[in-house]
Amino acid sequence: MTKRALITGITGQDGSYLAELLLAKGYEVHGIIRRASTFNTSRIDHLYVDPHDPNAKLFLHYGDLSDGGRLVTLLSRIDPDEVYNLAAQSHVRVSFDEPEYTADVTGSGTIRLLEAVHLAGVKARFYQASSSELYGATPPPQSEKTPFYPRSPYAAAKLYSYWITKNYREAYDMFAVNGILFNHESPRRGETFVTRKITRAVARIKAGVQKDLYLGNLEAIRDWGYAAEYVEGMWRMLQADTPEDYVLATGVGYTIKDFLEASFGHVGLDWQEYVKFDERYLRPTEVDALIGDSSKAQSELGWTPTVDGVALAKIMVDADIEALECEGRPWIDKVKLPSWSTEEVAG
Ligand code: NAP
Ligand code: G4F
Repeated sequence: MTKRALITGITGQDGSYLAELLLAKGYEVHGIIRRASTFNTSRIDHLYVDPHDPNAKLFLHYGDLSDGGRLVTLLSRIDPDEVYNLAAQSHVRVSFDEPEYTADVTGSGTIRLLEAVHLAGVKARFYQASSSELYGATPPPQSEKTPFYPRSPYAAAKLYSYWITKNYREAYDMFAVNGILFNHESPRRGETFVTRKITRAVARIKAGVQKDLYLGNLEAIRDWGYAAEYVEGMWRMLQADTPEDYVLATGVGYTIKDFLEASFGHVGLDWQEYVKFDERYLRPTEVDALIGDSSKAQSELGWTPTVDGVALAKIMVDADIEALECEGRPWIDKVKLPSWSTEEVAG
């Protein structure tokens, strides 16, 4: 029997890798996308096959985590075997600007989806995209047993989602699990997260179309892994015999300065000549250090990360250089590319 999966957040970084993985495993994949005035499917366009084609395995549906009625309708119609809740307002800095919206989507959105599964009476296994941001002020190393101390509206909303997922597991005997994922990046990472902001800037500075890079706190430590490997871990959690929560992390921490060094160094540049400080990128409360202990996932799920932060920096710089060449290279000397970045608009 072909398995059916439903992914919220399919247009995001993780959603696109997960869709690829599940299609490769022979799943029929359904994704919820938001209606926007411009196309927002660039990360999954390469997977799209006209739904009239009998070989089509990927189906997209309009919906939103703020619309519970629509979620019930979709769950009843699709009747999935697995549901992956990846949708969220996922930017920590933005959550301080839009705290109520973040609570609604990143927090209440999860209960709407869980309740839709429950009301529709489907027997789906449920994955919740929990986050290492839950640990916040609690020092590393952080594992499944470490107490939470959220430090942002985003983290507080994810904390609610973590507990409500656990509650539905206990209350309704649902196979519902939390993947507590530490930062994971890729060439598909959103342009306003610090890694991609840096690697994109390196490509542009090297090409001569950007002069400076404005950043905030460079001392924070993050445990950066590779998103393509992390979605494999999500899938493994839903194939386990019993529903349990797991940390996914590399166990290696780097500062933002380390990532700058690796990224600029990869193309022979000294980051200190280009990086400037802008207080707009500071957070009212910061998470100083996240370094995960994923030994439970490694021993019980057989999941092993192989790419750490420095290796990622090189992969992402190379991809951004290639993307820039495809996008603008032939005209670079003739046309002035916009000097603003999305980070200046939001984040
Ligand atoms: P992302 O690239 O920001 O993608 C977020 C996705 O959620 C996008 O598809 C977005 O749609 C969708 N979305 C946002 N608001 C929505 C709404 N109201 N209704 C329906 N869909 C909505 O995030 P990611 O990096 O792939 O992360 C996936 C999930 O894992 C998120 O929940 C994130 O909080 C969590 N997480 C991420 C990391 C990490 O390091 N990447 C670590 C731990 C946890 P649009 O494309 O239309 O914006
Ligand atoms: O790349 P970031 O914005 O990621 P952050 O805040 O760690 O959150 C990401 O990882 C979480 C898992 O731990 C996810 F749950 C969440 O959805 C998201 O994917 O910031 C990383 C660090 C922070 O300490 C920040 O203060 O980089 C620092 N930073 C310094 N300058 C900056 C900047 N971050 C951004 N976005 N932009 C800057 O200019």
